[in-house]
Amino acid sequence: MTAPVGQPTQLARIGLWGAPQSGKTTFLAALNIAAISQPTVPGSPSWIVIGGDDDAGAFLSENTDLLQSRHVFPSATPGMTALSWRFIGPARGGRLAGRPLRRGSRPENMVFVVELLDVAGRYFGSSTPKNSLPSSSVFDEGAGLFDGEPDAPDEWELLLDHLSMCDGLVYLFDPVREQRNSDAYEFFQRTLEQVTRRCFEANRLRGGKLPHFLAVCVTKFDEPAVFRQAFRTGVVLTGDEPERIPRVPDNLAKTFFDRLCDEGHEGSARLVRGSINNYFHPDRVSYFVSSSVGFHIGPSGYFRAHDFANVVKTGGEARIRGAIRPINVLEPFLWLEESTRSAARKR
Ligand SMILES: Nc1nc2c(ncn2[C@@H]2O[C@H](COP(=O)(O)OP(=O)(O)OP(=O)(O)O)[C@@H](O)[C@H]2O)c(=O)[nH]1
Ligand SMILES: [Mg+2]
Repeated sequence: MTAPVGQPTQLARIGLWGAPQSGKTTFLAALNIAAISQPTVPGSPSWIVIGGDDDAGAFLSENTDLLQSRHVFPSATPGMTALSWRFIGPARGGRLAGRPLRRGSRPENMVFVVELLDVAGRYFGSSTPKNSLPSSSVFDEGAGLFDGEPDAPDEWELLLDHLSMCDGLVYLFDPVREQRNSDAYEFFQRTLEQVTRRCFEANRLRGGKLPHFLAVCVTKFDEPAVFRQAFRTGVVLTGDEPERIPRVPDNLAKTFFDRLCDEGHEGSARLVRGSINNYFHPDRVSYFVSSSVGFHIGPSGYFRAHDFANVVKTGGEARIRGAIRPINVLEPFLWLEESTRSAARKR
């Protein structure tokens, strides 16, 4: 991947991790819309996301269309797709930051390239397939999928090599699936052990822990059950924008994750938390509460507590009700990029 001459480019290798149907592909599909819907606050940088190659560009445009115009979710990922994107924004902290431009001078770009693999969640699982329990959730997506071993061991090796070499990881924790299946740990620990082994063998561990930055994203915040639990936990604030969209601010996201872990069945989420604490440096972990589709905003033009579900199930298929308004989808990537860049500066 090369950038046009003269463009300061940072390569951020970012891994995406999450159980089957935790929303990985949708998260990536919503990136474009997340980028173009950033609030236009004067002085705050805005980003555009473009494909680093034809395949990644096609992924973005096809999936944006799927979500926004056809109101359906992407299909379950069958195998593994390598994607590369350029995030382009204004230069930060550079020579020209905060200073008016001289006449005729061009503002500088900040470009960072994200390379990741979108893989079927079953790749992260254990060798013993776990049967889904009967659903108690309104949204029963993914039940009945075979969550077993990937067919091609080479792909599993490729995924582990990729995750080991990444600078940052986006880990999607799906509270809906966890409530139903209690298997987050199963899809976390096996991969974690293998990645740690590779990092140890490559002498990449730092102080006995993984070198990666980790963005833990609690997904599907728009789901009524998830939203209500966040509300009961007291971590939901109303946004300043005219739509008054609720959010969990980043400094309270860990409190919500902790609550989900403490209240989870069978202790699986609690074990995930224990592993995060054990394997990653605490100052390299950040928490986000995210939704790829966001809340439904009806004709009133603002969030209404009795009618906010943006996903409906018709004939067994989950459909999106209206416009999507991603929440905390772009932010984990920006945090990872900024964190890896500042860590590289300190080295
Ligand atoms: N409510 C809600 N549901 C979501 C959201 N994102 C995904 N989903 C649901 O989760 C399902 C799975 O999403 P995917 O993005 O395919 O999940 P994945 O992790 O890529 O799944 P695999 O590729 O099978 O591992 C979708 O079909 C939706 O039903 C979200 O932001 N909100
Ligand atoms: Mg997928």
